[in-house]
Amino acid sequence: MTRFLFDNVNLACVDGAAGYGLREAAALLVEDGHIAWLGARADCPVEQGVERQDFGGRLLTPGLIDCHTHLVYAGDRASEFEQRLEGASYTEIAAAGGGILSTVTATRAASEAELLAAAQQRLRALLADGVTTLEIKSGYGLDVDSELKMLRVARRLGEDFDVRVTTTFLGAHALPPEYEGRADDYIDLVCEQMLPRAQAEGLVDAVDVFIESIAFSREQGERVLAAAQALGLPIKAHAEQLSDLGGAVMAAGRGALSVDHLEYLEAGDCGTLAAGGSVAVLLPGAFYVLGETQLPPVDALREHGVPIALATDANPGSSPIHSLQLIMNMACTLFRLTPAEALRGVTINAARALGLETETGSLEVGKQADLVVWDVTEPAMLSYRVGVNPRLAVMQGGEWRRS
Ligand code: DI6
Ligand code: FE
Repeated sequence: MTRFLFDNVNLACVDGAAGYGLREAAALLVEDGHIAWLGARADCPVEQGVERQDFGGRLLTPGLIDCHTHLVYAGDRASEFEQRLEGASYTEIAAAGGGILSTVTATRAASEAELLAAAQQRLRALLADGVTTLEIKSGYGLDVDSELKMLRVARRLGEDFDVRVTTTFLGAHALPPEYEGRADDYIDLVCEQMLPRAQAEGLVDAVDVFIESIAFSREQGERVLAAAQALGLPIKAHAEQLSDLGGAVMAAGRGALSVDHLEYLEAGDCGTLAAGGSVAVLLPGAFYVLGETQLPPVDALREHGVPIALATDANPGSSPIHSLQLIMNMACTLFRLTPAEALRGVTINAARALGLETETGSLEVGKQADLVVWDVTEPAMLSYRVGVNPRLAVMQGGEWRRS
């Protein structure tokens, strides 16, 4: 299909500095995979004969973007969910060799085909929610071969499904057991072998680190990010999820695309995020699942104009959640974001968190036609309800989605 006109739609363009960028009784023309025109129906320049559909005033938004997932892994951690409900904490389980490391054991043992099959089911759930772009991290391999295996599976998902996948190397996610007591040696391995190999094989779009008491120090994280930047790769950080180690300030100071989690970020540090141009990626699913009470400094992020993105953090431990619509609701109910902020968080600001904001994430002429038609008329409906999926149709790069 080369041209298609969405006629009689309410557009949530998310194109300005704030708000929905709502245009009611509008039309939008797709040509050669891109948005070629949008505006009031009455001004539509399109001649008769172009393929078109009248959507009766339904809502049209950019395709949703899940900018932080750990979608590729083997096994599950339902038993740890049970242990936590019997009183053990996430940190205690991790310290006892469970947590991330139990998923590492399962992931190392799995074949590429097994990892692919397991991730497909999870990916289908995200696609059903209206996701057209998602980021997938490595970080459950923690040796050269297993990290490359995870990243290859992530790339393969992007080839097999109608979705844009970006890959993030997270070799510094946890210390593998064979490096117990030798964290700096493991960081050497990450910087000198894993990352260069993954990069040489074209498997890395960005590099992330987990800076936390149960993972790596700020200094170790900075070594990884410096190695990434030396290879010309964009950087990110998991920071201030369970304590304040200064990881977000360090990563933002190096110009990180995003800093993620941030519950323990000091309000006074938000200016550094703004200065670094980093997006704050909030992950209310992990906050919810772990029963956390420390809230991220949302007011200070707003005051400093830090763009806020939202993501599922889909992973087997802290966020076994595969619905970005649910995350929008959680961001509103738990973190007091407005529904407009929630929509921006899974569209334009999520695109920024991946460095894709010139290509996707808003309805603007020239951007890729990654679009979702919803069976609602008002954008607040997407954050307000839980358990009803109003996704009607998805277009990915100008093509109706097949899978
Ligand atoms: N923070 C998270 O929320 C995930 N990784 C991370 O650094 C959790 C990963 C897991 O528990 O398996
Ligand atoms: Fe994460």
